[in-house]
Amino acid sequence: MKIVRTTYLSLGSNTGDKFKNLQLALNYIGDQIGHLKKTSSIYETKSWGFESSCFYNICIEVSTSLNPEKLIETILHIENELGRERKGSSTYSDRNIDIDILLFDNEIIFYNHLKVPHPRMLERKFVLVPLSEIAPNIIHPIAKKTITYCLNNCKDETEINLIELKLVRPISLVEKFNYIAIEGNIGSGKTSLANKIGDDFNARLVLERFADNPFLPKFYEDKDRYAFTLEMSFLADRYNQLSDGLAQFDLFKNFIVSDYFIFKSLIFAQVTLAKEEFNLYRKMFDIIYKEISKPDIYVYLYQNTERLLENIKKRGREYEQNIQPKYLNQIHQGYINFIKTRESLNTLIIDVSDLDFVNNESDYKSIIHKILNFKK
Ligand code: PH2
Ligand code: MG
Ligand code: MG
Repeated sequence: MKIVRTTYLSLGSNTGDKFKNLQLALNYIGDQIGHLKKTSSIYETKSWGFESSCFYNICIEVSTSLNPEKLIETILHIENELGRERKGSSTYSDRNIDIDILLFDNEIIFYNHLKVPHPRMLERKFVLVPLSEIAPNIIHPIAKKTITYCLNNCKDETEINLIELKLVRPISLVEKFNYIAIEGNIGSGKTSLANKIGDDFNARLVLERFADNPFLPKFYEDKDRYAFTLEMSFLADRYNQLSDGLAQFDLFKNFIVSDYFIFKSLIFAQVTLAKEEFNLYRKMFDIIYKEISKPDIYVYLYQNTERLLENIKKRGREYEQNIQPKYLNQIHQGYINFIKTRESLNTLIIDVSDLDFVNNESDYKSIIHKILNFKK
C-alpha cells in the first residue's frame, strides 16, 4: 500500500486564456499528481506584489502518493508542459500558469528549493480566500490557527472577486468505478495492467491463482485427457475466489481490480471441451455464475497473436511454451463472440497491439484515459 497524503495547491494565471490555462493544469494534475478532491471557485485578483494584468486564482485539494520532492518536480514539469517561461529575475512577472504548494499534510519543510507551508501564503488574500472556501478548518502548521482565522486576520487589501466561470474537476478512476475486471488472451498483459492500476490507485487486487492449478501443465501435455478436469477445477477455484474475495471487500467502498472474470471459464471451456462435456459444464456454470457480482466495467485487452507469443516466451512458463497460434486465435474468437452476446456487461475493448503500458508511461496513461472516458 502506498501512503497517500493531502496537499493544497494554489494555481494562478494572468496571461493568455486564463480559464483554459487553469483547466489544463487541473487535467495534468489529475493525471500526474493524484486525485483532485476539491476545487475552489475561480477568483479574479489584482496582481499582488507587482503591477500587471489581473490573475485568475484557485486552490485545490489533492491526495497524492508523491513525496514533496517528487511533487515539486512534477509541478515544474507540468508548468513547463503548459509553456511557462521563467525569466531569471527575482521580481514577479506575468505567467500563463503558476502552481504552488501551500500545505503538505501538516509537514514543515525548509529546503532551499522548497518551503512548505508556502512562506507568503498568510499575506495573500488571493490564496486565503479560495483556500478557506475548500479548507476552512485546516490548521496552518506554523501559525497553528485555522485557515478561516488566518484569513480574518490577513492585512492584504488587494481587491478580489468571485467569478462565475466553472472549472471541471477531473474525476479519478476510483470515483467512477468500484470494480474493474481486466480480461484478455494468454499473454495479453492483463495481470501486469491489473497490478499497475492496483499500485497506482491503491486498489484491492483479485488475481487469478493459475499457478496453483495442478492440472494446467498436464492439460498442455494432453488436452483431450485433462480438459474437463482442468475447466472444472478452474471454475471451482474462480467461484471460490470471486465469491469470498469480493465478499471480503465492500463493493461500494473499496476499489477492486481483477485480472479475470468468471465468464473466462465458459470461454475457455467452449474451446477446450467436446460438445457433450461442454453441455454438462454449461449447466454447472449457469448455476454458479448467478451468484457472482458483476464488474462495473469489463476491459478486454486485444493483443495480436505475434505479440502474445512473444510475451509467453518472455515470461517463460515452461508448460506454456508449446501454445500454438491457432489455440490463441480460438480463444480470442471465443472472447469476441461472447462479448457480442453480452450487452449488459459494460465492455470496453482496448487494442494494445501497439502499446507498451509496462515500460511506457504515456501508453499506460492512454489506457487509463480510455477506461475513464468509457460511457456505459
Ligand atoms: N502570484 C505571484 C505574485 N502575485 N498576484 C495575484 N493576484 N495572483 C497570483 O497568483 C500571484 C500574484 C507569485 O507567484
Ligand atoms: Mg506563486
Ligand atoms: Mg510558483
